[in-house]
Amino acid sequence: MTTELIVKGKLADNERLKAESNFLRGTITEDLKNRITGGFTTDNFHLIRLHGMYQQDDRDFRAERQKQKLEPLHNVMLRARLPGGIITPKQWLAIDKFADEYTSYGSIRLTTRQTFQFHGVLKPNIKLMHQTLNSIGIDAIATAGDVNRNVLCTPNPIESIVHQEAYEWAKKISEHLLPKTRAYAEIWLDEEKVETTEHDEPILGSSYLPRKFKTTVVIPPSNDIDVHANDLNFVAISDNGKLVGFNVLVGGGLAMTHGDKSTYPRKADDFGFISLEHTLAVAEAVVTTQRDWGNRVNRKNAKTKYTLDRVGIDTFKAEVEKRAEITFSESRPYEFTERGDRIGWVKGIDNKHHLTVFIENGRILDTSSNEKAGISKALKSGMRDIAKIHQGDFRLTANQNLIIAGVAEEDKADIEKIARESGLIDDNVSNQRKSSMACVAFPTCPLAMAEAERYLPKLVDDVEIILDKNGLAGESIILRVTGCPNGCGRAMLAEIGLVGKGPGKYNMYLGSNLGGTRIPKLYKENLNEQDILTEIDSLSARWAAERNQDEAFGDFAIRSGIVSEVKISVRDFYDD
Ligand code: SRM
Ligand code: SF4
Repeated sequence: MTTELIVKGKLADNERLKAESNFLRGTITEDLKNRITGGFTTDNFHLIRLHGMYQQDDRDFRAERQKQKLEPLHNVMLRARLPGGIITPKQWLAIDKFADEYTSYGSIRLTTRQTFQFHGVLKPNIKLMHQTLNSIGIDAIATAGDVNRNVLCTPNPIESIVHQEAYEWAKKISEHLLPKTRAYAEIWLDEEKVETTEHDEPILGSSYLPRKFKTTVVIPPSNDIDVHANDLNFVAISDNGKLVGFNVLVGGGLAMTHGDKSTYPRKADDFGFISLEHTLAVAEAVVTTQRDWGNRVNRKNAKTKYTLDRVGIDTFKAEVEKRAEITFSESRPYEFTERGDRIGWVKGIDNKHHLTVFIENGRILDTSSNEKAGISKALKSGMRDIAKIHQGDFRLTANQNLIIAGVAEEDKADIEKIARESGLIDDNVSNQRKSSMACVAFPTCPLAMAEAERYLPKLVDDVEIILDKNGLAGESIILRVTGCPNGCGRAMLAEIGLVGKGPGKYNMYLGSNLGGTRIPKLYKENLNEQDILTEIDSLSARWAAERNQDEAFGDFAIRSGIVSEVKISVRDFYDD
């Protein structure tokens, strides 16, 4: 390999700890026995991420505990691996029970990557958690850390034949790129210890990837999984209702750091079309190229998007072709026109019914975040009651919602009744609320600079009033809030994106489009909550008065020159 493709310098400390971890084992087992602290020590704090967990503490209580000279109340957040977001009713009942009995928040949190998280699991219960999941066929391998994460797949039950095929590919890609070390089975499931060698980890190697890596399988025209947030995307191309291959998009990602222009959101590049039999070879080649060429010196520039910009798209693509022993052919035509979930019932071509329910912020709990407004919902009980009778499956969406999929005609009325009584179906949810999304942020996320999940419900209440006042009742703007510039709520693909800057302060970005193929541009910095409403009021008033017929807000913001268009990610994203 030519040396200039590799960044030279002192390796980031994460590289040392991965390499020294004996294929992700570290001393996690010893640490688990240490009951003096509720947390994990030294390298294990980071290593548990590769087992799907993050050490956290509730930031609402941090100062109080510090005052009392107490250690933070350490616990873990677990993120499950659920390729394509499919979960069975039996699995649901088990995770529901675990959330009740062993998590301090009692919630099941659906994420923007089609899986669920438990928040607040104490150290003595961690092993039980993994064993409970294992007993229902779920694991948490590689849902965090420097590996390929949960593989997303458009959960579109209407196109059920293509969906089924695409889903099978999402599962296969997930399995193919998983770490092969048996560390997870040994530590959490008490399975026999077997030595792992470099030979056993042929794709990831003993130092795993330079940074997290994200993959999707998407079925146009829906871009519900937001391809441009991902390192590697397989865009399903079908012919006569049958999947024939994929267009491959590489190098998307949304995170940045305030004030550091070497970091930026970036759209994925089109590499071309491949037929189905090359899918795994191409997935592997993209991952191993990024493994070998990704920046292991500076983690801020380590993701695939930066590798592509550093070595050049053509060089990266040629290396993928060489490693996969293929030649990309010209991309087949497709278009992304939408991203939201179709809330409500739809009938699939399999004659089954599918009910998409809106879950605000993905938080499944018996009292909704609108408690202050006196509205309470029994979402968790409702889901449990449905799981007890449902014969199909559940599909988690990348918009933090959930589909009760595969309902027979004769079961529809019973499911609808429970869903209505528990608030899972709520006819009063506005289009604006359905188009809004926030990341977790406070109190559990250690990186949050501003509120997101706890801010969104009230923000949407106010935006609804503003839209109404400006003659836009029933219209909606893709509105997303993230508590920091890491961008977990994908604000950097929103028509209005709010990115946390400090307590109560946000930067406002404008101008993505409905298909999610344009990165928004910075409009104003350091806005407080009142400033945000004032801006949305004047912007939406202009939109109402000046827009072309059916023109979406993001398109209007660009056409009218409120912000300029980000065409080439880096150069247009920052003005100088
Ligand atoms: Fe994220 C870190 C939550 C999707 C970019 N993300 C975190 C952590 C684990 C904080 C930490 O490192 O300690 C957050 C835990 C909060 C909590 O208490 O639960 C967190 N991210 C989430 C979730 C739960 C947000 C949500 O509300 O649903 C999403 C879980 C996805 C999953 O199931 O795997 C989530 N994170 C995303 C996305 C969106 C996506 O992938 O579609 C992004 C932007 C896309 C991208 O990667 O560019 C995202 N999260 C990050 C980053 C920045 C990565 C980078 O490139 O620099 C971090 C911080 C890091 O990795 O250093 C981060
Ligand atoms: Fe936490 Fe920031 Fe991600 Fe929100 S965007 S969950 S605040 S890391």
